[in-house]
Amino acid sequence: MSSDKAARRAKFEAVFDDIREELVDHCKKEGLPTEALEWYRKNLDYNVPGGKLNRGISVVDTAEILKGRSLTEEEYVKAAVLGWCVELLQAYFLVADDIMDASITRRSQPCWYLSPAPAVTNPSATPVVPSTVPASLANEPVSITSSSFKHPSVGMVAINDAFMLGSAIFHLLKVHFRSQPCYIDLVELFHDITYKTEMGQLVDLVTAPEGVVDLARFSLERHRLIVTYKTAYYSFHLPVALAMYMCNIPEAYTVQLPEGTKTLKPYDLALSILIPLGEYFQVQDDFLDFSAPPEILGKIGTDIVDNKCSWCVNTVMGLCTPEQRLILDRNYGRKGDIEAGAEGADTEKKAHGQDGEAGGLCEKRIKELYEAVGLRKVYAEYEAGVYKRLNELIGSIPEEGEIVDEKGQKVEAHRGLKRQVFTSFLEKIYGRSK
Ligand code: GPP
Ligand code: MG
Ligand code: MG
Ligand code: MG
Repeated sequence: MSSDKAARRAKFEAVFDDIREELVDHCKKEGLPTEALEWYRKNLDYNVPGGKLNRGISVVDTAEILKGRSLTEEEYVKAAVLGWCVELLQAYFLVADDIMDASITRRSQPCWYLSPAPAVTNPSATPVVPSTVPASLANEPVSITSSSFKHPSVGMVAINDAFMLGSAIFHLLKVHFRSQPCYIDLVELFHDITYKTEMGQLVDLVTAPEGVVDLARFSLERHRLIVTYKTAYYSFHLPVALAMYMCNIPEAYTVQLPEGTKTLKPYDLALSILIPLGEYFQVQDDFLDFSAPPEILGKIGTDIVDNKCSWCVNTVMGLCTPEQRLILDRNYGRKGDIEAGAEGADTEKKAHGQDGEAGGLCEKRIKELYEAVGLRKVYAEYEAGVYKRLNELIGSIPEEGEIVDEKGQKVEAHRGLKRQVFTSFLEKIYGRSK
């Protein structure tokens, strides 16, 4: 990491300390008991700040690019609060997604629902919560193959914890933005984007029903719908649109051009680039789920076992021979060893990791098939192609001053919606390995 990037991250992280205290303090004022306050603090610390922070820092970066100068201290804190609201939304989704996907690890630690419950009671008291956490998951860095269970886990309290991470967003918006003209736009944006992400998650889940493997329902078109809704809106459109609202960029405005009056819609223009960017990001996520070592990725891939409509399976379906297709049909979405007739492999309770390996032989066969059809090479070609296309798309945005009116005067096009807003995003994710 460059020292500039590390410094920007450290500055952004420092704001979280205040936000966490502010949120816990609010609960204290509501009269919550100490054990609830400690639990909430652990929830926040465990789930919010540990990721790459690309989404959150992008709000600050975009605000700076739009303003064309360094932010004042007050502006910085406002942009950083919005950035942490995006990270809270991400944490809310991930805590819930890991339960739904039966994942084991996230950010190189046990998923929150599997992690040891915060010690909120007398440690010598007999735990009444069923013990469900593999011993190896109790310490960091996590080992991913153990099968013994010793510590009481957070368990399904994680569902309420996820809700609280989501609701914290609206509390922070109220405290920090209620008096600003952009307040209602920010609130509506978070509601709209959350709803869209839930729609995407719904399509993701119903396209991959547990125990019903039917690859005929998959297609790259279905994949595009899923990833646009479950990932692109909240990961790409949201950070940029928040910064745009904070910088008071209007929804639409008219300019006089030689060919007549033209209405410019900067949010729509931004969306037209951020959605394909987000699609590329989720294709990376799908490919890394299959290809990246868990120690580097920080999570164990579950897409093959979970029967997911991933970019990988859709691409391989278009490349494989009829014989290979048979292997795909027999082994995709299954835990254990179907072909060898292992008993109960199909109906086994989905809880990756409880019996050692996450996937078993079926997953292994699918991974061998992906290698045999040359998926790594196809991905490398996809990535080079999409990078070129996205750069062309970004290059087609009129920059400030590139539109001239009938008198030849430069028009303030898109009120400063600069190409750098998008290139900075693209450069953050291009060629990523985690
Ligand atoms: C990524 O899917 C999408 C999300 C995390 C959005 C979840 C939305 C909810 C409404 C809960 P993924 O399962 O591929 O992500 P990962 O690979 O990180 O588990
Ligand atoms: Mg998941
Ligand atoms: Mg998921
Ligand atoms: Mg994934």
